[in-house]
Amino acid sequence: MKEKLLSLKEAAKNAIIAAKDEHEIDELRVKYLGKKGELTALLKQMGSLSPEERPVMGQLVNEAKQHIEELITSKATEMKNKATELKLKAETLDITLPAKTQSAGKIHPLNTVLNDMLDIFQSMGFDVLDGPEVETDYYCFECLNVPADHPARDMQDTFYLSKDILLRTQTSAAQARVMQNNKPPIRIVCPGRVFRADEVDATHSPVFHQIEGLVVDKGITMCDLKGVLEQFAREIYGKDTAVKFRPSFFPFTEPSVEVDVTCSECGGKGCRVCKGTGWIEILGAGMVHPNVLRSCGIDPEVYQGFAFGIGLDRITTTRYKISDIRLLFENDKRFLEQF
Ligand code: 2NL
Repeated sequence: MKEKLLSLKEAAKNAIIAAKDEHEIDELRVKYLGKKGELTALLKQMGSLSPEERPVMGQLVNEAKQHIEELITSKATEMKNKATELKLKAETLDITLPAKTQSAGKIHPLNTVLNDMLDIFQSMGFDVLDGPEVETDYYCFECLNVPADHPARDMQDTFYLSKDILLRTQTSAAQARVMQNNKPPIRIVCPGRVFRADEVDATHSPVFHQIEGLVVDKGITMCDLKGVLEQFAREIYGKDTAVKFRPSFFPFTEPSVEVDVTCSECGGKGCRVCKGTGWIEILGAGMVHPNVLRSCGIDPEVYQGFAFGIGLDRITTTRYKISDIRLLFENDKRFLEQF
């Protein structure tokens, strides 16, 4: 039995040394130390020994068991360390590789300027709202006192979807709806896309952006118009900006004005941007025409109003010195990333 034990010990030792992976080690653990393993089988044979031999043999078997356990444990640890080492070697980082770039979204320059403008008007108590881009001839022209023979109504200038349905040429259509559905006081700005059948070039696009404003209340005068628009111009262009009101004409306002500010490029001296005049036109405005108020169900004997229309695209191109309006619509990442 002693010889059996010795040869078992030797065989186990050789097998453990020869084991190639953790799975084989597990199998050896079961084979030698398990409940149905070879050492347990030897212990079961102890019954056939004499009472004197038994404790001696018992001790030898226990020693063998401990020895094999130690061998297995140290072999397993050695294998685990080797595996970790291999894994680490395989995972080494090449820190000279260029990093993958992550491009974050940016706010479109039109939206930056729009947000600035809305902040200014909201601080003066205006509400912001929008209407449909597909409008009726009635809201876009008829109730805004635009006569049937006005060039704006021409097929050449307006995108008609049918005889009476069109793409709005100005956001006033949305404001006319507000006047029809609400009692004064009204104090709103309507930003949005507008459409005109223009030939495309550096300064013209068939789709562009407008912010229109409208105030209707008792006792509104040209002074209110001047005050609000001067405040707006100084907030958007700086407090030293000079503001000039020039007489003009729009069918929906009477009297009508166009508003110029000192050229932000040359400070008024005259340059390429302002074509030597020292001024830049930023908006058109006027007192709401009595015919418009009447069309929208408001009595012009009781209420007066002023309105204005600002082209967002031109204010954006002059602020950022963008040479071509088409850049605002192409969504070229190389362009947009600069803002
Ligand atoms: C321009 C001129 C303007 C208006 C828009 C308006 C709206 C209503 C009633 C009366 Cl509901 N007027 N809007 C008034 C004057 C000028 O826009 O050159 N915009 C870029």
